[in-house]
Parts: sequence; structure tokens; C-alpha cells
Amino acid sequence: MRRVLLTGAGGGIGRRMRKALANTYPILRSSDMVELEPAMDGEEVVRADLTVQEDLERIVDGVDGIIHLGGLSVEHEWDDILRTNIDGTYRLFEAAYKAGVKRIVFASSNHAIGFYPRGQILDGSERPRPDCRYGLSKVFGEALSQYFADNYGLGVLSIRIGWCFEKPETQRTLGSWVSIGDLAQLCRIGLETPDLHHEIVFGMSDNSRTWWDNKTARRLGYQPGDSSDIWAAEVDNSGIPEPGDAVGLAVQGGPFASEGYQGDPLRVAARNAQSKP
Ligand code: 15L
Repeated sequence: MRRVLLTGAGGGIGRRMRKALANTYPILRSSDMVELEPAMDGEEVVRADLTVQEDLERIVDGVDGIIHLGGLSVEHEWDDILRTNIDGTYRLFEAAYKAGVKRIVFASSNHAIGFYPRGQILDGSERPRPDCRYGLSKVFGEALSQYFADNYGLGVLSIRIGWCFEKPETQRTLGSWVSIGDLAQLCRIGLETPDLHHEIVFGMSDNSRTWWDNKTARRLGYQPGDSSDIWAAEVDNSGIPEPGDAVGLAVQGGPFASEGYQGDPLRVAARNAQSKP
């Protein structure tokens, strides 16, 4: 890997990932549609809109591998999800393949499986259960990754990222927390593992209280260096109620599966209808 493209480099994870990957590859090409901080040593900074074809072709040119964090990272109206996360991701993969890129790390999300009940252990082999339109777009991205691996021979790692913030705040995020260092390690596994076809792993640290068995990541050599366990007592004693309605509290996706999430009127009507005797 000589030149690695990082899309979404201006987002919450992207800004930290830039620093975590600094000096890992000879050139890191960081791109986003928003203005980025000035380039560090060994970095190129490129302004690009993933919904504009010429921009896509420009950012993938001369690249060996891609970490695709770009796109919408929470629920939005369907038209926006369709344009950015579905059409934009397809076009990025296609442009990458045409430009000779061999590896992609796809930032999937735990919301691809957010409607599984809490307590059910998942290992990535089960069928998807998206908890919102955003989660649905991540299921599309995982299927797209499989298709590009099977059809075009691209090596792809889909990472179902959990809670990648400074620290966990709720019982749910104690299970799904991932440090930026551990997530960077997973990205490197996706870019550097020889003979990778397509695998789905969980973007989580070494958390004791979790619903995910990350055995595929371990098989690929993942050795997480962090754990949410150090915050377990703080979260247990915080007294802060977990956000979400009864459905959200019962499933792994939490607030993303809750009635009020992003004010989806269809969901509100459906929940009302379901709760009638
Ligand atoms: C995600 O996919 C989001 O990008 C992030 O902002 C968090 O909300 C996270 O999921 C979560 O599961 O809470």
C-alpha cells in the first residue's frame, strides 16, 4: 500500500482516523466535501463531493487502497440516503475498480443489524436486520462489497462500527465501544491482509459486556488493545437513563430503532397501529 485514500476525513471518526493513520503509509490522501485541516507530513488533502462523478475519479486516481468512511453517518430522509450512501457508494466502488484499486475497507455500522434483540450473540454471519434507512444503506454497502469481491476480485473488509467516541455513555455503548486505535488496526487488517475476499467484522474493542462475537476479526489477526470495561462502573453509577422507547431499549440499535428517531412519521404510525389490541 503506497497511497491510501480516506474518505469522510472531516467527520467525527475521520478527523481522528487521520491522526491515527499518520505515517502508516507513504501517502495518506484525506478527502471530504468540507474543508479539512492542513495536510500533515505524508498526507494529501483533497476536497471532493462523493455525489459528483469527476470528484470520485479524481480521488481514486493513483490509489492502492481505500478506507471509505464518507457519506451520511446517521438517519436522513430517503432521497439523501439514496444519493449519498447508496448511489455514492456504488459509484465510488466502480470508480475505484476502474482505476485499479485492489482493496476497500467499507465503514458499515451496527445499525445493519440493529433490530436483533439485545442479548442475542451475533458473529457477522447472520442475515441483516437494519433498524432505519441509514442502517439499510449499510446493508447495501455490505452486499455491494460482496458483489465487488465476487464479481471483480476486489478485496473488501466491511466493519460494522459500534460507538467510536471518546468513551461509552450507556449500557448499549459499553458493548459497542471501539477506540480509534482499535478501529485503525481493523482498517489496516482490511488493507494489508493477503488474499482477502470479503469479510464482515465488528468495529468494537475488547469489551466484556457485548452481544458480538468478533471471531472473524480475531481470525484475521485483530488484537484489540482497549476495552470499555474501565468505564463500566462509571456508566453503571451514572444514573443517566438510556435514550429510546421500549423497542429501542429491547434491540441492539437502541435509539436508532426508537419511535421518535429523526421523526419518521411512517414509523410512528406503524408503532401506534401495532400497539392496538
Ligand atoms: C452509528 O452508526 C453512528 O454513525 C454513530 O454516530 C453512533 O450513533 C453509532 O452508530 C451508535 O450505534 O450509536
